[in-house]
Amino acid sequence: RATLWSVRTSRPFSHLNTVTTEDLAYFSKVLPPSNILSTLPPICTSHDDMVPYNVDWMGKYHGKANTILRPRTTHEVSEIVKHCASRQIGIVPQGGNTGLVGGSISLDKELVLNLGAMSRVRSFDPVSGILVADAGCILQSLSDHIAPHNHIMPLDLGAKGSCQIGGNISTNAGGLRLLRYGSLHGNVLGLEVVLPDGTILDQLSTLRKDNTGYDLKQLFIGSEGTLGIVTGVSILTPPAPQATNNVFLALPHFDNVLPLYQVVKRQLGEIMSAFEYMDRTAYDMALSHGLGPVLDAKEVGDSRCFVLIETSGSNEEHDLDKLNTLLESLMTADEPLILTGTLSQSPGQFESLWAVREGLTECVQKEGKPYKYDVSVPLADFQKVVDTVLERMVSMGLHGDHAVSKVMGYGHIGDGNLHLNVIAKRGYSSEIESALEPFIYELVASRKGSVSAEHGIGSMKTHALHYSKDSVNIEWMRKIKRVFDPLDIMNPGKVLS
Ligand code: FAD
Ligand code: 2HG
Ligand code: ZN
Repeated sequence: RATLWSVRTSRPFSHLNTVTTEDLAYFSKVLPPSNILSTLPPICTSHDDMVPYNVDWMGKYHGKANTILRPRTTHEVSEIVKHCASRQIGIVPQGGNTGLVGGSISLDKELVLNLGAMSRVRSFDPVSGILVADAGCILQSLSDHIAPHNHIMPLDLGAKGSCQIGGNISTNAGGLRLLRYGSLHGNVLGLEVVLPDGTILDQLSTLRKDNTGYDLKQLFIGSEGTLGIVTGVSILTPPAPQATNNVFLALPHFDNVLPLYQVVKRQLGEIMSAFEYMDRTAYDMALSHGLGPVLDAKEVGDSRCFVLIETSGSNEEHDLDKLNTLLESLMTADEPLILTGTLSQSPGQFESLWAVREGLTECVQKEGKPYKYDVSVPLADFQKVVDTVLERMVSMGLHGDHAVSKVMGYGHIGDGNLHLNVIAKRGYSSEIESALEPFIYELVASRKGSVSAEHGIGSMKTHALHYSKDSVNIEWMRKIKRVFDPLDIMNPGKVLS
């Protein structure tokens, strides 16, 4: 079945060459096999072994790479890239392959350069909290590394067990801690990058302040592998909070969510560290997949919305005091904003409340094939966007198990980031896709939102970039791309089509 998506991405790259046996002979000189039996071979050309590198996490994007390379050092990356530049071979940098916009998959004959074998922590300073690591380190393993020193990573996301710090930086991943610690543009202190001609750009600074001219590293944060390959990262990690708590609340309807957000911000002040949202469809789906229940079903009644609030502070008693006062004032108000709620009573319960929110992406995946729209819209429009899309599916006769089984919204209220998920029960189809696009992008643009809040453009949204960036912006993005990558070998067809 030809979906609009596959039509869009099946255009061959006429300016690029395919990897030949001569190229492979060169790569095997640069990447000799390891003598450690358990490690994966650095070069993979077998069809079956390439499958995990050629299909994305959602199973939506099927790549065409005939070669996967797994270098172990920055020098090896540089030698590979130099060769690819001389031969005009396309390269897709790949981290944990958990991206949700088809950015880490080869569209034509580009090779995949996977960073998974570069997983060494280079240094950690427990005084400053500065961590320097290879780009291929898994996010969770970095958290584990610094935990004994009472530090945490400034970002956290459901894919932490597989995504790599280089992938996080290349997508400028947001996630569940952005409200508290801000974006990677602020937390990344330095990067080491192999540029598209193979030059190593060493910007692996550990300085918090450095105003010596243009801050080049910012260009690589969120550029999705189109300007170079991130091989090393210097990142500021915050001290672990001494007290963390969370509450899960049910609200009768969306109209109460923003007033609640205001009250919570005012009452919790500096200890509020997350304010996450999910609608009833998402909540019910999570329950049907065995997450929760975190609230009493009778008390939940026909609540339409749920929020998860987290606090992180340094004094358990003080934080609990604030939380209890907040909950009491919410429950005893003349016109209560919430119907019911629960405050976690143990580390286990704290985790189970988070599991309901963090587990949504995996539940969606089990339900069918998701169309994911990761958008920024004014907070007031969050639920309206979801309802409008649902109404459209119903009016077009596309709602039901024969087509779209669920339309739901969840996301990061604190960041103005809605995740609209539309689940195609029986698989992706051009009929569903054309009902959704450009409708959703137009809807977002009409509210002056962003068509990509935190997942990036990848290959999914190149055609939609203009809904959020005008022609002057896009032209300057193209100019920057040409300066770094005049041969267009670095992740071609991503971000800019
Ligand atoms: P990949 O998927 O391998 O690559 C992503 C992009 O980065 C590609 O364009 C690739 O070419 C490029 N890239 C990867 N590594 C490098 C490198 N070293 N140098 C240059 N380019 C590189 N995202 C959020 O923002 N917030 C969330 O809360 C969130 N939750 C998620 C939950 C789940 C369950 C899943 C599956 C995904 C989630 N994501 C989320 C998506 C998110 O973008 C990725 O999980 C993560 O940031 C990508 O890292 P990765 O190592 O898997 O990169
Ligand atoms: C999240 O916030 C991730 O859970 C994934 O960004 C969003 O599943 C999604 O659409
Ligand atoms: Zn998210």
